[in-house]
Amino acid sequence: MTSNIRLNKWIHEMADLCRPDRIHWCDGSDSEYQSLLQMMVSKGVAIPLNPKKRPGCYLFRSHPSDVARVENRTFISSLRQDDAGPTNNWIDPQSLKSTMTDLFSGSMVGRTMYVIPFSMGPVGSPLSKIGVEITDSPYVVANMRIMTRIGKPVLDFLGSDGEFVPCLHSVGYPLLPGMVDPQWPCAPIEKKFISHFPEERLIWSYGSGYGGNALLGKKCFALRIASVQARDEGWLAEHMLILKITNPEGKSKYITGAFPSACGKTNLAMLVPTLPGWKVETVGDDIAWMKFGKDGRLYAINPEAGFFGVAPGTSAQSNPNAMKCVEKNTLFTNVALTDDGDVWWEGIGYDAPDHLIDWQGRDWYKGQSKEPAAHPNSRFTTPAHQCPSISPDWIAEEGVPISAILIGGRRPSTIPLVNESFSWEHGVFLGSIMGSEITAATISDQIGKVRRDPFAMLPFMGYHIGDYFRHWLNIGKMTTPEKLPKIYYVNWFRKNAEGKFIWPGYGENSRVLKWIFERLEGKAASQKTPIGNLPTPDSLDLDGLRVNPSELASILTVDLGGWKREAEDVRSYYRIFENKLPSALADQLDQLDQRLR
Ligand code: TSX
Ligand code: MN
Repeated sequence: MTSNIRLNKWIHEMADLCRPDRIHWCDGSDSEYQSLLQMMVSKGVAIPLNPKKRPGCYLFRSHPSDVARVENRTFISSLRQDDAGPTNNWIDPQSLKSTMTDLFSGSMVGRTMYVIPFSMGPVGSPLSKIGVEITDSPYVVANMRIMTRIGKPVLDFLGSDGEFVPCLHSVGYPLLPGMVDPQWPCAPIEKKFISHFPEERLIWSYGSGYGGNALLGKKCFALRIASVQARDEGWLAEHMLILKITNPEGKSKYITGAFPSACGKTNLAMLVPTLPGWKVETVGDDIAWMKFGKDGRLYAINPEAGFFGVAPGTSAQSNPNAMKCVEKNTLFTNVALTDDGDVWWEGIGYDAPDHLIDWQGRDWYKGQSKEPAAHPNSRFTTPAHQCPSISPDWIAEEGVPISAILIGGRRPSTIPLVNESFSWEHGVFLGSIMGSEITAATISDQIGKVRRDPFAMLPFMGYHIGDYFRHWLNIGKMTTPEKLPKIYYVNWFRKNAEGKFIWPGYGENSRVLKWIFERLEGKAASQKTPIGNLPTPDSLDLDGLRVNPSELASILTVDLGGWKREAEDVRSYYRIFENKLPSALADQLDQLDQRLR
C-alpha cells in the first residue's frame, strides 16, 4: 500500500486488466523473501541446495524454451519508427498496446500479483531512479530482491508524488480452474513480447520468466529506458563494468568498461592482479550510470545490487571472487545438481562427478552424456555485498569519479592489446566501431566477419543508434577536455598462426591497467600511430611474463593491412546510419584513412 496517487491508480488498472486472485505488496523484508522461497520449495519450483555446502542457496530450472533474452521479440515502441532506428524492432505503440492488452487480459487469473517497488542505485541517491514491477512470478520477486533494492524504503522515498517507471510483467500462463501450474510457466515464442515505450517511460513484458526478459530493472529499465532518460537529461546509461584500481603507493582511480557478451566483463570487474602491490576492487559488473558532478567530472554508480552472472566458465582460476560470492544466499538457474546437493557447471574448474542431474532434470553420466549438464546460459543471482573484491565505494550516493573508459571485443586479429584514443571524438569513433568476430558459437552464417556492437549497447539501445553517437559527442562538449575520461580500446583475444591466444589475459590484464593508470598520471610513455597511442616497448610492465617476443610485438604494433581492411569495412557498416551518422564520426573515418596511407 502506498500514498502515491499515480502508483495506486496504475496498480488498480493493471489488476483490473490482469485479474489476479490476490495482490501482494512486497516489503522487501527477509521474512518475506524466506516465505516466498519456502512456498516455491513446497511447489517443487525451487530446490534447496545442501545447507552444509551452499547455505541459503536454491536451484531453479526453466522451461527449455525459455533460457535467454529474446532479441527478436524485444521491441522499442517509440511514436515514430525513425526514433527506434535501424538496429531495433519496432511496432507502433497503439497496435502493440492493443495486441498486448489482449494478452495481459486475465493473464494473472489463479495467480498472485506481486508489486515490487525498486530503486536502481542506492535509495535516495541523486543518481538513482525508481521503478515498480508488477509480476505474477515469485521467482522474479526473489531475483529482484537480490539484483535491486526493493520494498518499504523505496515506497517511503517515493512518497505521495515521487516519479517511477512502471514495469508490467506476466509469465503469460493464467491458471484457469482445473489447470495445474507447470514448474516454469511461460508463453510460446510468438506470444512473447519484451516491449518498451520510451516516450512514456513504460515497460511491458509478457510470456517469459527468464533473466533480462523478466527482471525488468536490469536491461529493460537500467539500459533501454534509462538510455532515453540519459539522452534527454544529459547523462550516460551504459553497458559497463566499474572497477577501482589502486597502485602500490595507495593512489586509486575508477575505470568503466564496455564489452559485449562472452568477453569476460564480470571477470575483469573482479580481477585479481598478478602485479605485486596493485589492487582491483569491484564497483559494478554490468551497468554504469554516469552523470556530471559539480566539478565537471563524470561520476558513476552501479544501479544494481547483485550479479546475474553466466555460470559456465566461472572457476577459482577465472574468477575466484565470483566463486566466493556464490557460496551462500545465491539463486542458481539451469545449472547441474550433484547427488550431494551442490551445483556443477562446465568450466567450474574441477571434473564432474560420475552422476549429475542436468539442467532439464534428467540423469547425466560422465563420459556417457553428450550434452552439457548445465545450460550454456545458466546463471547465478548473488548479492554484490558478498563479493570479496567489492569496493566500499560501491554504494557511494554521489558515485565514483571516472578517469578512463575501456571498450573492447573479441578480435583474433587487427586490434592491438591496448590503444589510447587521441581525443573524446576519436574515442567515440572507436566505440562506434567496436565488436567481436563471429565464431561458431554465434548462430550465424557469417563466420570470420566482425559483428559490430557499438559500446556493447546494440541489444540494449532505447532509441536510434545514430542519435546515441551524437549524444556521446555532445557529452564531450559539456565539460573541459581534461576532465573527461580517456577512452582505451583493449583486446585480450588476439590469436597466433596456430589459433592460440597470444595474451594470457585474466590477472595479467593488470599490466594493461597499470599502463593506463600511469598514462592518466602522465607517467607512462606512448607512441603515436595512425590508429591511436600505443605503449612503447618498455612502458608496458612485462616483468616475469612468458610470451613469445615476436607474437607479443604483433599485438603491440599496428597491422597496417588489417587496419586498411578494417577502415573499408567500417565505411560499409556506417551506411546503415544514413543521415543520422554524425559528421564528426564520418570525419574520424576519413582522418583514419588519411593516416593509414
Ligand atoms: O574473462 C576473460 N578475460 C578477462 C579477465 C579478466 N576471458 C574469458 C572470456 C570468456 C568469458 C578470457 N579468455 C581472457 C580474459 O582476459 N582471455 C581469454 C583468452 C585466453 C584463454 C585461455 C588462456 C589464455 C587466454 N590460457 C590458457 O588456457 C592456459
Ligand atoms: Mn550485460
